[in-house]
Amino acid sequence: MSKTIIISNRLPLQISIEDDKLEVTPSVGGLATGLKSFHKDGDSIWIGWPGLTKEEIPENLLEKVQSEAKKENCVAVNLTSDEIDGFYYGFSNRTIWPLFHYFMQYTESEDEYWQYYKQVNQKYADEIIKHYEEGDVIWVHDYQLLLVPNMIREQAPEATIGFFNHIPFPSYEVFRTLPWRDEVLKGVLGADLIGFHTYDYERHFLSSVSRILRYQVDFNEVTLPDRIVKVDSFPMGIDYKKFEDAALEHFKNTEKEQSELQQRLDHHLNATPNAKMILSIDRLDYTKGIAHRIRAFEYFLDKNPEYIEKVRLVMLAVPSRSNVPQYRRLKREIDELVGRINGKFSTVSWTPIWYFYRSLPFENLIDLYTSCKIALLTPIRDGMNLVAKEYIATRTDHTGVLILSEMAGAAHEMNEALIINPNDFEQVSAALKQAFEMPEEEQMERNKRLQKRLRRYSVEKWAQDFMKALKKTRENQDSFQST
Ligand code: GDG
Repeated sequence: MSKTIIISNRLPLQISIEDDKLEVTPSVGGLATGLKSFHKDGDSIWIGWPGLTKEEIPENLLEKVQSEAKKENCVAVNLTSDEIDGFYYGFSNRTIWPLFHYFMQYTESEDEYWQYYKQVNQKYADEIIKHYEEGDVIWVHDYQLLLVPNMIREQAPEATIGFFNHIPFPSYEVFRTLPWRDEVLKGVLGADLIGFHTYDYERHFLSSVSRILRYQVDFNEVTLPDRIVKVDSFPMGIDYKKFEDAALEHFKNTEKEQSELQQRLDHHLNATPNAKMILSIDRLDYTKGIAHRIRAFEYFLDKNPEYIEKVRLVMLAVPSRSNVPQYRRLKREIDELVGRINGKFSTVSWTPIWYFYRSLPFENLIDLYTSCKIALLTPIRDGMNLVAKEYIATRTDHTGVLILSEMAGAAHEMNEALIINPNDFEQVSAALKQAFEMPEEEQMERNKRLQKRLRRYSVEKWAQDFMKALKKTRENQDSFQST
């Protein structure tokens, strides 16, 4: 029977070793949380890196890592620490990530990183080929594996291959600066279907294909000598029911069953019944506009001193890529900013910012989503931003206000949110004020519309749509080849 082979840089599970024992925890991040439900329900295997380098796994535990992964229908790819440095921290996160998010000043063009990127992409492709059987559908994910589709095509020319990019694709003027632009485009074009979150990213990609490679592009199809490649947008949804159910369950819990975090949140809410909490959740990443958000919050408090002691920014920043210098610098900047602003505005009974720098368990995430009446998400660039969608899904009484950056892919589908430009502090501050003053009926009206849409375009639907389109593209392809 044919199966789907999912392939991404990281597996949805993370393996670590404590006192010679393996620990398995779920991975945090948009791709993993989103695709997990598709993987769980379907007949698929998932190939990726489990989070430990070859050097970190003692010889006697190597087999155990594979068998732990196998329990979840996963296959662990073995990578050395040099490969992780060059491929992941190097080319993926110092070249592609900043460039694709328009941070050209952070983009490094090191040939050594590129060599590792090619080597590791080949490793992933070879691992797929080991598990591939005729009739299988291969679904490659994200910017770390841009060369994989063509590497598979070279070894299995008849394979059905889909590729989905979870981050933005930049405009031609930005992409053209990449020294390896031709190879990268040709790598992705090994797929039959290439998907992006938004129409804009799709157009940017097609424009680069036509202007850099000079391939024929008709509407959303690229004609290669032997194949036609289709490019389309598939805005990724969330596992709506999982978040809705978790929120409903949360409200059923008695006081005794509440988490410590929830008790603290409740304590704050009870002490200041008119106070509101503003939530933000992101990986600590310069693309997420965390520093902008804090400065805009400062601007808001400066302009609206009547909100002092009545509002609190609850900020969860999940540690990420701390081996890359920009991330370490950002961490310092955020620490300083939070310290300065808390120092500037705090009173004996109140601090304006609660800042958590850690990853929290899912239940705590739900505590935060359900306790905060406002969510403030201000990315400078973001492929989609699933947190915006998750927040709305957990608002089961339909109240709450989402303030969302227009630079997030999600903003295209979430017009009922208060859409802001994160660089415009005046606008962010005005949106905060509007959120505080918005009548509940209006909140409910906006959220009901959002919820209806998010429920319909869930992650299951997203995956189904992509798979359906991939199969259709393949059928058209086969008839193109036989004419
Ligand atoms: C990339 C693109 C695109 C966060 N903190 C914790 C936690 N999370 C979960 C959230 C959410 C996910 O991580 C974050 O997803 P995002 O979409 O917001 O952001 P990225 O990680 O940057 O994802 C992004 C996405 O891929 C999908 O295509 O939307 O644009 O950059 O699901 O709930 N989960 C837990 N603890 C935490 O502390 N358990």
